[in-house]
Amino acid sequence: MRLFGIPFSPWTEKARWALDHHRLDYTFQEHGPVLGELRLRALMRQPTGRVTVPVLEADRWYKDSFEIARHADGLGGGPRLFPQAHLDEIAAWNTRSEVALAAGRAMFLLGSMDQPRFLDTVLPPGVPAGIRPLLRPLVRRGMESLIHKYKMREDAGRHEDVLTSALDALAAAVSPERPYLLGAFSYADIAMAVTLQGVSPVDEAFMSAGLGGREAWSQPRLAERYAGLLQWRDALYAKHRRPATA
Ligand SMILES: N[C@@H](CCC(=O)N[C@@H](CS)C(=O)NCC(=O)O)C(=O)O
Repeated sequence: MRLFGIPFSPWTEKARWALDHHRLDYTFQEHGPVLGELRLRALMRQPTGRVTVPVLEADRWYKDSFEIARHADGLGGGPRLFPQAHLDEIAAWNTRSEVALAAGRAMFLLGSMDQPRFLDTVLPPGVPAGIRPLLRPLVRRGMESLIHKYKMREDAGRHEDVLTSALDALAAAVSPERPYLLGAFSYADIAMAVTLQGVSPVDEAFMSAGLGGREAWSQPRLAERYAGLLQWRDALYAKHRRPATA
């Protein structure tokens, strides 16, 4: 199997965590903007319509993290991530996760557009420091195309409320005494754990922080408000996620 994804994207992480949980064998292909999308469209024979990653090439193309995780769960021999009795609840937590992730991504991109330091850090390492400021309009244009693709300006101003209401729902459902959303480790925990990536990134032994580094992806105000959830997320990773370097 071949997984196409972005190493620091929480959506890719959802798929990878499920595949790794079941110790399935797959190769990882890093997805890049523009050319990556053209290549994927050609491979998937999908000239039109929205293409996102992760995408898994297996007996067929699985085009969504949730679908990929369900496929992994059907193949793998590890403890089930989608127990039959909880399918509806898992789907509901995943919907919350998708909404929260989209809101977090919008906050991040809209907030980074006018941060020259961020714009200068996203270029590849070979670009000389003196040239970086000149390329800011190009970086902004790339970010603008994502803002447009995911319609982030339509809900501008609401993103933080959307993210915090998902995190409040999570905070009401887990605690040190009740570490799993559904009584035992499931995909619901994975889906919600990754929503904290844009509040304070997880230890980079598990996944890289992303363009701009940890600082760009941290929101100290929210990290303080959800300190308990960050502890929950870190404990979940320590217990259920293999380090990426393993
Ligand atoms: N519902 C999809 C959403 C995936 C998604 O939004 N992927 C983004 C991750 S940032 C993506 O592909 N971004 C790169 C692009 O749009 O070119 C899933 O769960 O797989």
